[in-house]
Amino acid sequence: MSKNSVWKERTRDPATAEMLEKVSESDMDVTTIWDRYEKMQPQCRFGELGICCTICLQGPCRINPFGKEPTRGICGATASTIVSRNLIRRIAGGCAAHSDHGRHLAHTMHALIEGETDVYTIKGEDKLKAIAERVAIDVSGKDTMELAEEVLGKVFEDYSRVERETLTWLKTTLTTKRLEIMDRCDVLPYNIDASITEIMHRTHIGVDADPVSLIFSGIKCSLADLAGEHISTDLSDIMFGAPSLVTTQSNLGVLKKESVNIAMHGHNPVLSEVICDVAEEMEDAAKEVGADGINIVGICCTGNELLMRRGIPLVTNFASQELAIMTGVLDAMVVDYQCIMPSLGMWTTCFHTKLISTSELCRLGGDTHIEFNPSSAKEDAKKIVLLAIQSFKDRNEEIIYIPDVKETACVGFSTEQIVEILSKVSDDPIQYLVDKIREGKILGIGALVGCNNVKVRHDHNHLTIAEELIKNDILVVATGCAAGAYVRAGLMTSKATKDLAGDGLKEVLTELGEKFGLDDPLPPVWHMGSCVDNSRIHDLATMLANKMGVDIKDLPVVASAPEDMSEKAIVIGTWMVATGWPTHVGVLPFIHGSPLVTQIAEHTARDVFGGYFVFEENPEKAGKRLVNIVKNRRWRLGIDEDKTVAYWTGHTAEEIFAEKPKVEADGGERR
Ligand code: MSK
Repeated sequence: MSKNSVWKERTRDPATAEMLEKVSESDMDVTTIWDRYEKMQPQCRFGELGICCTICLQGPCRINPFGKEPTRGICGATASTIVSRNLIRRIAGGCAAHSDHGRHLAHTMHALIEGETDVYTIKGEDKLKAIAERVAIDVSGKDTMELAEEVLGKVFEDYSRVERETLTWLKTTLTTKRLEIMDRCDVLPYNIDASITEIMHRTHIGVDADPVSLIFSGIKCSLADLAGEHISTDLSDIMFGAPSLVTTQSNLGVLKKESVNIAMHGHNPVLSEVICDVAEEMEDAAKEVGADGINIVGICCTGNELLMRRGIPLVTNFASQELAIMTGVLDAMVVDYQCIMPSLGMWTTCFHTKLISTSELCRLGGDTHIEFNPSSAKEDAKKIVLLAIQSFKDRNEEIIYIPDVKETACVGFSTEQIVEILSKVSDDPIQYLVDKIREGKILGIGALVGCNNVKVRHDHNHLTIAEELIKNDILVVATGCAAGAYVRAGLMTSKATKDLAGDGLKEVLTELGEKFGLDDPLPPVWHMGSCVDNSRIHDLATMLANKMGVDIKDLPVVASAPEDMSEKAIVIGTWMVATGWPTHVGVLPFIHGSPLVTQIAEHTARDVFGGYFVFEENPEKAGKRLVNIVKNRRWRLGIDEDKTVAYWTGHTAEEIFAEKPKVEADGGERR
C-alpha cells in the first residue's frame, strides 16, 4: 500500500485511506460518499446561502445575494425570512429525531413495566432513584417498578402537556439563572411535540415572516430537543445501566475474518442490547457454519451506546460506514435509524452483506426488514443473528480485505462515572474539578461533538481541534462521530495524555488515573456517549456552574462540531448556544444569505444568552480561537487575569485595570 496515497487527502484515518485505495483498485463498480460528493460539484450557491425557498409550490424562489432583483420571494418573503424559516425547519428536524428516539425508549420501558416483555430489566436502579428524586417524585417506600412507572409518567407528560408549564426535563436540569433568562425570552417549551408542530406551522406559507420571532421559536424548539435528548439518555441508563470505564479496541481492524461479523448501526440501543445477549447464546450455531464465533461491532451512535456500556468495538463513524461492507467480511449490517446512508442498499447487490432494517421509519432499497418490537425482542434478535450466520456462508473469499488498523480506547465517562472517579481524590468531587480549573491545571472544558461532513477531510477537523485543546490543558469531552474519530485515532488512551496533553492536564489525569487504580493516566479525551448523550455534557457543565455559583455562560467552556452535518448537529449547536456555550462549527450552516440571521447567531445570541456561534472553517484557526475564548472566560471569571491580559495586550492586568473594582472569583461577570 503506497504511503502517500491520494486517499489520505480524503481522510485522516489510515484504515479508511487504505480501504479507499483497495476499493479503487477493485473491478467492481463501487463508489463511496467521496465520489458522489465530487460528482455533485459545483453545489448550489443559493442553497448554501439558505436563500432558496421551496416551501410553497409557487417557488422555488431564489433571492439575489448581491442586493439586486429579485430581493423578495413571490409571496414577498425577504432573504432573512427565507433563511430563518429554512434554519428552524432543520432545527425541528433535529428535535424530531432526538425526541422520537426518546419516545421509543419510553414505549420500550412502558412494555417492560406492563409485563409485555421479559427481555428488559431495570439495570440502573440507582439512576432511576436519582432521576425520580430530581423530578420531585417522593421515592420513600416505593419499589423499582413503582418508581419506573412514575418517572415514565413524567416523561409522557413532557411529550403531551396541555398546560403552559415548562418541561420537567428542562426545569430540573437547567441552572436557576438559565431558567430565568429563558423565561424572560419566552423560549421555555411546555410540550416537546408541540414545539416541532409550532415550527412547521409558523413556517408554512403566509404565517410568521419576522426573522427574529422565527429564530426565537427555533431556540424554543432546540430546548425541547435538549429535553428529548436528556430523556433518551436517562431512560437508556435506567434500562441498560449508566456506562462505566471499559477498555476496548476500534477501527476497521476489529473485523474478524474467521467470525460472523455483525455491525449495529444507527442510534437506539433497544435492539442492539438484545442482539448482544442473543449472540452469546448463538455461538454454537455460528460454529456449525465454520465460523469461530460471533463478532459484534458498532457504527455511529448505536455503536457508541454499545461501546460505552459493553466495550463493543466501534468499526467506523459516519463517513466511512460503506467501507465496512466493502471489506467483504461484514455478514450483516443491522440498522435502526438516523445517519444510515441510503447507498448501503446498493451494496447488498455487490457484496454478500445482509442489510437488515428494524424500524418502519427507516427502510432502504435492498434491505431485509425484521420489524423490531419490545414484546418479541428476543425472537427478532434471534432471526437477525441467524440471517447473519447464514450470510457468512455466502462470502466471496477473493474480495476479502481488512485493514490491519485498530486502536485501544478507554471509554465510558458517564457523569456518574466521572463523579465516582473524582470521589477517589476528594469528598467533594465537583469541587476538585473546580479547584483544578481555578489553579489553572485544567484551563477549561471543550465539548467536541457531532458528525463527519464530506466537505472536509474525514476526521481531520476533529483531531486537529482536539489536539490543540489538550495541548493547552483543556480537557476534552466528546460524543457522537467526533468521539468515534478519537476512539479510532488513539486519543482515548493514557499514551495520548503522556504524548499530547499540556503539563497541567497531564498532572491531573495522572493523579486521577492512579487514584482510580489504573496505574496510568486517564485519557485526555473523555467519551461521554452518543448524540443524545450531549445531555451528559450539559449535566457536567451544570454541575460545575452550580458548584461555582455561576451560570454556564460564565464557565471556561467551549463547544465545537468540527465536521457538523446533520439537522441534529444544528439543533444541538442551537441549544448549546442558548445554554451559554460559545459554539464553533467547522462547516458553515446555510444562513449566510442573511446578514441579520448571521449577526444574531454570532453576536445577538451572545448578548441575550451568553453563548454564540463561531464560524471558522480552518481547524487550526478554530482550535486557537477556542483556546483564546477559554482564556478570556477565565479572565472574566476573575482567574488568570494577569496571564490572560498579558497574553492579549502585552500589559499586566494591574496596569490596565488599576481602577477596576474587584469582583469575587466565584461571583459575577466582568464585561
Ligand atoms: S451518528 S448525527 S453523523 S454524530 Fe449520531 Fe454521527 Fe452526526 Fe449521525
